Amino acid sequence: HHSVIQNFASSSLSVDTESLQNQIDELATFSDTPAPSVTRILYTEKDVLARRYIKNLMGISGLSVREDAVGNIFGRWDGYEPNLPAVATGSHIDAIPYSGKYDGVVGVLGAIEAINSLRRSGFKPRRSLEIILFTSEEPTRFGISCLGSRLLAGSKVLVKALQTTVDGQNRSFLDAARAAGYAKDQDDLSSVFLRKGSYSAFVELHIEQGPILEEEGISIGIVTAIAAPASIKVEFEGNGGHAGAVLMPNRNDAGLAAAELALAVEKHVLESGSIDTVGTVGILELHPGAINSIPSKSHLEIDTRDIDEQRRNNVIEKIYQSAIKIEKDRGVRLSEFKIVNQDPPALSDKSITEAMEAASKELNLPHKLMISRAYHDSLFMARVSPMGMIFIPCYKGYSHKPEEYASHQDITNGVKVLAVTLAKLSLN
Ligand code: HGY
Ligand code: MN
Ligand code: MN
Ligand code: MN
Repeated sequence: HHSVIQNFASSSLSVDTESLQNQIDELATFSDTPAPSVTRILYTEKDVLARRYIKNLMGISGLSVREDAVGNIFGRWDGYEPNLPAVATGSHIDAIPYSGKYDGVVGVLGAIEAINSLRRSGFKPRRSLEIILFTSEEPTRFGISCLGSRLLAGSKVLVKALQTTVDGQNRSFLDAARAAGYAKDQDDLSSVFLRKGSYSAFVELHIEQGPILEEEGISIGIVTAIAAPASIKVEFEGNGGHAGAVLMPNRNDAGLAAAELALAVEKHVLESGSIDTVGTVGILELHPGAINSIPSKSHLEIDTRDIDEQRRNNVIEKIYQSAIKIEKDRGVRLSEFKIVNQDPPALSDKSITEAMEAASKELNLPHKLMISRAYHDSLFMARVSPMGMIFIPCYKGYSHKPEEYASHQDITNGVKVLAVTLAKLSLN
């Protein structure tokens, strides 16, 4: 019966925007900071509540739900050829401190509503459709971005690192995972690795987290590539001392060393020769952190990215050279310079971006090809499956802050394009 390929009419799709918005608002209440901000950190009590909320919605949508050892959650709608590689979609629900309620969430709740709208239209999937809630996309707690999708993509390095990874309160990853009900009686997390050929396609719906779509009045962004992210941890040490009594020639101020390196990051990024190179120092801590005590230790974390991997790596090299020079010139000790991740960019699969373009045309939605400067779980899913991303506009491009906002109309458009894309990919 697989010869009966339904000519799926996208016009029959209806999205329940009202309940989707209510779900977005309800999910946002599982937060460690007051509304309108959202803070939801991996394996915390609020994260566990939010996971339960999503699993419940998946059940109501008739999906069969399973979780892996680190808490990646899968909701599956079996197709009439269930042994074929499935079509997957998904995103994350963890939220960095004081952020918004749409980042990641639109791609999880929107995926569930896309499945609901396909069911309501009478669509029958040939390839099964599977929604993935990635256990943690943000690096907040353990300093590792896209932890769940890196493991799904088979990162042996990460499995090993997680044996000894601890958070800022010295809580081990495995301990925190077990407190949330995962990683039971197993230290070896390679059970998370996806079997080869699990998926014929992976698609992620996400807010743009940039201003282009809104500025150009375009409803749908079709992502062609995801920029290459890198993060570096640096520590300087000095003798510290009394802020009044130690004369300047006798100081080796670890705080000023960090400040100089932060400005060097900006200099090397601006000198890269391209507007596509970016960098910032999002974490800068001084020890002991008393006004009248010369910092004896500084800890900074650098995030630098580019769509060109080599150009980004050149910036990393220059940042390292600057750290060495600062160590010498200021007589401080560069006690740590650790590249936490230095990932390659990912390219979207042509057959998937074409399906998205066709879906946007059928739905009469203005669309454009573009790159993603933010990273996503799609960056790692691209290593084990053909990948594609759908962007919707967000207010002034705001993200990672409480003012983050996407309109009902834009969310509805994104869910419809996702639904039609999933239907097309499921039938081919
Ligand atoms: O930082 C990022 O690019 C991702 O959105 N967390
Ligand atoms: Mn984010
Ligand atoms: Mn995100
Ligand atoms: Mn992201």
